[in-house]
Amino acid sequence: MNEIKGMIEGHLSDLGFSHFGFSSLSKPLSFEFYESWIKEGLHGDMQYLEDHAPIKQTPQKKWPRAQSALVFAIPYYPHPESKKDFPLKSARVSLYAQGFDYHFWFKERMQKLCSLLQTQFPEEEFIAFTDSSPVLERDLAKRAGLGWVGKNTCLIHPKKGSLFFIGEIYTSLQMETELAPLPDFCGTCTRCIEACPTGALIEPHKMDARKCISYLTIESRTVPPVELREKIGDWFFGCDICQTVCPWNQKIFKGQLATEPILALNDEQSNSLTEDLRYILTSSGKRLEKDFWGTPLARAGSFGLKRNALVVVGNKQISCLKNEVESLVNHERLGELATWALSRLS
Ligand code: B12
Ligand code: SF4
Ligand code: SF4
Repeated sequence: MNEIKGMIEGHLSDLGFSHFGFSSLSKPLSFEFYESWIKEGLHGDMQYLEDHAPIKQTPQKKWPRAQSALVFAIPYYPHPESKKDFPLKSARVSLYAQGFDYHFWFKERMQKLCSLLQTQFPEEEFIAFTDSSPVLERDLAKRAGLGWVGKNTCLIHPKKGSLFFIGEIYTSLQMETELAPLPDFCGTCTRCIEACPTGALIEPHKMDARKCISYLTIESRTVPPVELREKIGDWFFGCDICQTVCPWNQKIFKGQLATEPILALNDEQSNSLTEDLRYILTSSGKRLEKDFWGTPLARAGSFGLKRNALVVVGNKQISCLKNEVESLVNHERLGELATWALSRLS
């Protein structure tokens, strides 16, 4: 084990990992909570969360040889894989999405490590994942000592905050868990719960994903319910508020990030936001696909990006985009939302 630890430590900084830990692959500590969360329907249309439950409970159902996980964190502020020709200048995009999609580059970095480990241990198995596989990552990372689960549901490290991605390498090697799970350092703080614009944090540590702006602007394949539209404010893709208000992130971004539900913009910024939204509303699906290729925004597709733009146009009351909004009034899936946005412009 010391051999592996030493080897990983030797590569931590060149691979951009901020911290790592180990955990055995037994049933997740919070699995009962996960099951009841799904039963309550708080996952909305994310059917895969329900489908993945049996494998999350017993990873060996899918990976029979898996015994342990090496768990890694990579900070996304500042973004480690920025995209020079990112197509948007002023639309409010959550920090994790302001660059290339971590699903590709984080996995690639772990795969480099897998190759090194495979050479050292040719009989053993190493498989890298991040996000999209049936792994209960926050639970696993908590068990590996990477942080505690805050009231905003994010994994937080006392020195590194919560603005980091989680990835893991499953292995057939038997690894002792190195660190005890960190205690909950939220204390009496409730800043995230109070600041959430949509009330998605329904209890400490518990989210109604159907209300989360991140779900409504990224994962959802429909238009947001009328009662939540205004609360989305100017968020075009994702949301960071419950993390930017968190005291444990203050030393990470040093007051450089806004925490308001809707930003006050000067003339130049307003014009630039208008141009971003005009471009989204008038571009073809092919053009958007090409421009956003390799970024997390590609996941929303043309429908999702135009949907998000309509909400921001309505909330910011950008009247000079009236014609662009009108052109979507007869759209099969966006027509009702376009009519809503239009009603806010007059
Ligand atoms: C579905 C999903 C979402 C959904 C639902 C989020 C949610 N809070 O449940 C939506 C689309 C809303 C979302 C949003 C975001 N996501 Co997301 N998401 C996921 C995904 C794919 C599954 C999460 C899940 O199963 N949720 C269901 C809930 C019930 O489970 P959970 O949050 O994992 O929490 C478990 C839960 C059940 O097991 O119980 C736990 N637990 C542990 N200790 C304790 C203690 C107590 C007292 C309690 C009650 C519970 C508890 C444990 O933490 C994971 C990747 C993965 N494969 O795990 C990424 C992941 C959680 N997301 C991530 C990120 C970065 C985000 C965003 C920041 C993106 C953005 N800026 O828009 C936001 C953050 C919003 C937020 N406050 O959580 C990171 C989180 C990194 C971190 N430091 O925590 C992950 C791990 C992806 C990754 N590989 O980096 N996400
Ligand atoms: S990401 Fe935004 S909407 Fe979602 S829980 Fe956090 S503050 Fe609320
Ligand atoms: S804002 Fe406060 S309550 Fe919320 S996660 Fe951070 S420390 Fe915990």
